[in-house]
Amino acid sequence: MAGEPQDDCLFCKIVAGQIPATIVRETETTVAFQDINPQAPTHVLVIPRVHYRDVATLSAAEPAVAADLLRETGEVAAQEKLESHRVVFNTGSGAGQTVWHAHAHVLGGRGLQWPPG
Ligand code: IU
Repeated sequence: MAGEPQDDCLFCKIVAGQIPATIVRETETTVAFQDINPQAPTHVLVIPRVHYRDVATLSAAEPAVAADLLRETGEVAAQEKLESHRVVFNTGSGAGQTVWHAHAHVLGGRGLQWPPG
């Protein structure tokens, strides 16, 4: 069923506490944790507890959860005391998506170039 945990999904396993992650914030609908391969001094992933393959699918199916996810990106930035930050949703393999559970990257703590690569 849409949104149900997937056995082969690493981020579902993090939500379930089956594999470890350095969690920085949790809400009823989201979990935020340190990226294992940080691309900036602050690099936190915010994920919904429900499983959708990408943010487009999540926001179409469960807009309230997508709104929670967006709000949490701001809460992470505030908690990490970031003066500026960037929120990234890689969507599709051509855009660099490698994990097929919707997630926002919150990046900050250094200057960020525009346009991104
Ligand atoms: P992407 O947008 O799908 O490429 O982002 C996936 C991110 O998940 C990427 O930055 C990885 O470093 C990160 N990640 C992680 O934090 N823990 C893991 O066990 C795995 C990937 I696999």
